[in-house]
Amino acid sequence: MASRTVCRGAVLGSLVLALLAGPAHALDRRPDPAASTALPVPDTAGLSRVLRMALTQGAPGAMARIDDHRTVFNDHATVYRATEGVADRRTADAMDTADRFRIGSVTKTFSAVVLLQLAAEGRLSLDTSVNHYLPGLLPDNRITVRHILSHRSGLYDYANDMFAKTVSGFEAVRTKVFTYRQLVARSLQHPRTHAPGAVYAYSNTNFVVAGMLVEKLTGHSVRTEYQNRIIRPLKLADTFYVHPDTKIPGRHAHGYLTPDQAGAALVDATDQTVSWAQSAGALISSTRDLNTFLSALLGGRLLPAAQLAQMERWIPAGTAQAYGLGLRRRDLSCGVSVYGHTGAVQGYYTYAFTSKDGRRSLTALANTSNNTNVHLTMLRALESAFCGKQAKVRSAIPFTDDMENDLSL
Ligand code: HEL
Repeated sequence: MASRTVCRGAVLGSLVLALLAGPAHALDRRPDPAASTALPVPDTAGLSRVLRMALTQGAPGAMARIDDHRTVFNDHATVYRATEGVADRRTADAMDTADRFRIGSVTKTFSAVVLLQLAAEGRLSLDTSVNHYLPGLLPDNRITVRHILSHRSGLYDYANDMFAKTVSGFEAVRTKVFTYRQLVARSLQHPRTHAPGAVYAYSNTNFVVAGMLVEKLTGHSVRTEYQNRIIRPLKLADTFYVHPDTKIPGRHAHGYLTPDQAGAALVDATDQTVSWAQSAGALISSTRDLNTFLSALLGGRLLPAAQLAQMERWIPAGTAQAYGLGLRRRDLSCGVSVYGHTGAVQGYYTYAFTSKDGRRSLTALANTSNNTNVHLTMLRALESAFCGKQAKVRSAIPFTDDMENDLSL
């Protein structure tokens, strides 16, 4: 049964308190209230229209949550929630913003934060060769950590081959467990796409290498480092790295992969190891936790100012888009830029972005993937959340995007 809700309410200040308490690098960069005062009020009716449109285009369900610290009353942030459709087609359970889901490449921002914290601690230099830390891993000593985190290494994206056939490609890896080295080896079966540093070319291989760096430098799994450096300090109760387990813990939205053949039945892709992605895409989270994470990051409470500035050194990455270090910037129609990441893992499209000061965050999810129409529609949730009624994008958005570029969707 389909359901639709839009709630505008106040939530207790646990999020605010978590941000104020902050982890080790806390409180060196307070948000500038003036920066978000300029943001238009979110268009919640427009947001619901976006979600309903995604359903007409084939998504079983869609949801969004905005946490707006611009309007804080007695430690209460304003929270907007919108849901449409179902989280589970079998039970017809309605989508709920408390549902957990697979966040795909939003994981890359978590991996980048861990590496930038290590840089802040003097344990990693961004402009040092990856092979210095992982001798012999890559065929070119000129590939640096910065090239990896900004998708400028030239390492081919092994996912292009893996998922050339959408459903059979997915089923072939659904329960597989890869080592990082096996994934890098798949990439290296292909020539590099360009010389190190030359251009931006999105590749999952980069963030597999990022995971290897985390594990080599800390001596711990990425799971432990996500936990100790991000999940626990920010009290992210819905965020998990369960690889190689296949289940999403607790209440969650099912994810439905769209086959390439028009009219073919959706494939429930919820259970999988996500071993093909690991540190490039295997985290599970929720709308609340991703909003907390990005608010903390852009609010300066996860990284010292110097490392956040490195993360925000932008390289053009398509129309009205740029890429930093594990961080996307999208330039919206009203002149506002937002910061975060998108994710496309089988069955789930995720959009997690925040304002420059981290004081307004949006996370949106459609529980389908391999559906370009749904993707283009869901991107408009950003316009509703950050441009409000000033959004100038009313129909299809003419832009180039990694989704089209890399996956030929
Ligand atoms: S792709 C992206 C997105 N990123 C990259 C990563 C992620 N996800 C993948 O690499 C998954 C590829 C297969 C996805 C699958 C589907 O739609 O479920 N598509 C096919 O199999 C097509 N044949 C750049 C879009 C990102 O936004 O960063 O997440």
